[in-house]
Amino acid sequence: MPPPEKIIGIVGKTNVGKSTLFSAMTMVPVKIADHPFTTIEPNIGVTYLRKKCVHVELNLMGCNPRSGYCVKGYRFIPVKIIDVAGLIPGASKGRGLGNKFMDDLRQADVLIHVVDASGSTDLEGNKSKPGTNDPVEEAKLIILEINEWFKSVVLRVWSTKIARTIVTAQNPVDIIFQNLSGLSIKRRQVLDAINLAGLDNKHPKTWNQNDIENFAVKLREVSKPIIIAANKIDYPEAIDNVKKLIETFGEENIVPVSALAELILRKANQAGVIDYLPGDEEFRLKSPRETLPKDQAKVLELIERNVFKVFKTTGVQELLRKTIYDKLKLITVYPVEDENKYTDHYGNILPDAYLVEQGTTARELAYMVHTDLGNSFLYAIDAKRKRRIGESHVLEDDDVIKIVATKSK
Ligand SMILES: Nc1nc2c(ncn2[C@@H]2O[C@H](COP(=O)(O)OP(=O)(O)OP(=O)(O)O)[C@@H](O)[C@H]2O)c(=O)[nH]1
Ligand SMILES: [Mg+2]
Repeated sequence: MPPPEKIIGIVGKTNVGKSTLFSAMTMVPVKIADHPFTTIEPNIGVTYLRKKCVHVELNLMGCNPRSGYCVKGYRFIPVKIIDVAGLIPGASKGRGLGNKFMDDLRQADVLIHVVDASGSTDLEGNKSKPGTNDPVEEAKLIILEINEWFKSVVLRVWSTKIARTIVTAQNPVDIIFQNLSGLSIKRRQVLDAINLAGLDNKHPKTWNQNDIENFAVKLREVSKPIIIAANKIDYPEAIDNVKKLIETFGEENIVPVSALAELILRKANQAGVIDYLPGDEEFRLKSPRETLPKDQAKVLELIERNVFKVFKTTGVQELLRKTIYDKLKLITVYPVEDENKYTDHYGNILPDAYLVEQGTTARELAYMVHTDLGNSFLYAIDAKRKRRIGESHVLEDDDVIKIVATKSK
């Protein structure tokens, strides 16, 4: 079985640009509008993480990805992403669309929290002048709502399922873990959350509501970490707000982005107007500026001046990179069948780029390629360094690995 698929959820206040970001990341056309509660049903799509392809380092002419694609030496690796309806403060008490729709995100492994860094929408998502609202306050209030949603799910499962069985349970952690499996959590994360909530020495059957809620919030933090996309950096008013967001939440938790700029550039690239690859630090006009419609020339100029000159990129690939490498703590490995040609048995060069968890061993990778390879694993070959590695060898980012087993695929 290939590595378990990771899912990114997009959350945030209504009307901040969640669907614009989703569309810019997936090129799926979705409803985008400048008023609250445009999205009702979730949008599901695939986005691609850009990464220098290992074929460049290996001096190969190119590669043949089975999924995703490779352009100009950059490998684009697929990741699933979901955009949902928007929240407003008080959603957990039923305000706005409430928070029940958040259940669409139970499967998410990480959350991208889109915040209006330009301060051009109020807490209810209504449009106002840029710079008139505080994104730090917005972010704090929305995180509270996300935690309230998670608490309500855990409390619901606790009262309907866990409470009864835990009284006589041999191993209460397993009971909690099994009953909350719909939240896409790991057993390890249940243990971490218990520890972080300071509940190690208190048997779960004696937990009161407060304990369960504390545990739920910690479980949210470890199982669905949040990265903040400080959106709309194309407004000059966003510059100071980005600084404030970084001061409050830390650099590691904030990525300045302009979802709209990314969407416009990708569409212009598709239309043949510019050359632009997601993650690029510039775009190139394909024909002289004077030949473009006036409005388009103006928009591109504004993106150049307000986004690229100030922030270097639109931030969307940086957001994905931080989400996948720093929050999900994944690395990329390339399984191959021929360690000299770096191919599968059809001769496809570097056909797969797996996103796997840090700490994955050679044998665990073998299981991901095929159960038979895992079961009959003998050893593996680090194809870049041409050396044998054992089953418990921990893989590194960009490793190219051949599995040797008694039963080949
Ligand atoms: N200037 C600017 N506007 C943006 C950006 N991203 C989104 N917008 C605008 O913000 C408005 C709302 O965008 P949506 O993507 O529909 O927002 P949403 O968060 O999905 O909204 P709901 O689904 O209603 O909760 C639209 O007018 C977008 O064009 C951005 O990066 N810069
Ligand atoms: Mg939307």
